Amino acid sequence: MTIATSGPDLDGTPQAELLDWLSDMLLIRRFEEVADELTLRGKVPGGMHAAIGQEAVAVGAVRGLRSDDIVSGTHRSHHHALAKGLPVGGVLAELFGKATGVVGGRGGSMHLADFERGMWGSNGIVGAGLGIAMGAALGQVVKGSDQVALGFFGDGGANTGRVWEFVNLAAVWKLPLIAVCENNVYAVETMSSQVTGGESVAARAAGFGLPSHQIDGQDVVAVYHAVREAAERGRSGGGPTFLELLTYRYRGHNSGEVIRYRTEDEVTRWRTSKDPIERFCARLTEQGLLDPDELDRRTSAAHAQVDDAVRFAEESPWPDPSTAAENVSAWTRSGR
Ligand SMILES: Cc1ncc(C[n+]2csc(CCOP(=O)(O)OP(=O)(O)O)c2C)c(N)n1
Repeated sequence: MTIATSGPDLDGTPQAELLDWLSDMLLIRRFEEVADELTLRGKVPGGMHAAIGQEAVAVGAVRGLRSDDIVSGTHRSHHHALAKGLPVGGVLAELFGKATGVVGGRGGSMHLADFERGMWGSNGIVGAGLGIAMGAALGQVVKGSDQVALGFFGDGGANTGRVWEFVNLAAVWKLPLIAVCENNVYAVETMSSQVTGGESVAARAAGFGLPSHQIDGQDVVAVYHAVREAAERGRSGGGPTFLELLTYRYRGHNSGEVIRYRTEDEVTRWRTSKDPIERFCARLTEQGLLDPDELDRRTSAAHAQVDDAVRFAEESPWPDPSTAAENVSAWTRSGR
């Protein structure tokens, strides 16, 4: 199976938006670095899974969708949520468990949602987010809407049965679903190639009778084109598409993890030859769209946005303990 990477030119991409894509990637990188540091300082209760290195996946995928399309995520989803336009302060406050968080401090790092912005939630059950996206895609068909739904899951998720049940149903029912396997090489400490039978995850998916492609997930433009094509297909009744995006996480599975399953050399190789931000900057520069001053301005703006978010999260109140049972179920809401 070939890996699709975009060519040197930026034909077919919305040129006016390209610098905003870069800003989104810079923001995600900075957010994740700071969130990781704050977790190590004890500010973030529960687990925190950084997606540093995976910025092109989130930004390319979300930019390939319409803003009213639906996305669901995984336990590692800060980048998906930020790319979908959730407020930076609200996301960080959610990590802190504060009342101003995007779900009122009840979800934390692994449960980020904002239905108005089309973020139908990240969650900690490996592979489950794809089922939420599949349900969302079915809902759009029932409603007669032309929105599509994109569900992210990892290479670890691709070795769970539920993922293939969702892919199968979406294929049989021709749902407007984009199934996105974010293959970052490892599931906790397990190298995906050592536990994935067959040629690849994408090759396995093709057996369900839907278009399935392996894409260079470090190339934001290639991701954008693949998702855009899949969205158009879903929107026009053509059914689901499966995309395996090849990427890499620079940090451990979760904050503070002691890494014994890969070498520093491996990380350095990815960082120096395939970094998604550096590659995109080089390309924008080559096309005359970016110069060092503009990059500095955008980097500083991303840092300032994250600094503001930290202040906002620090100064925000904790949720009122007397509301702890609210929203637990429809049963408690009805007052019975
Ligand atoms: C159903 C289920 N089984 C096991 C776990 C424990 N667990 C949490 S993350 C993870 C690995 C996930 O790997 P992958 O899907 O590749 O995502 P990545 O962490 O690489 O983004 C596992 C096994 C879980 N949360 N849910």
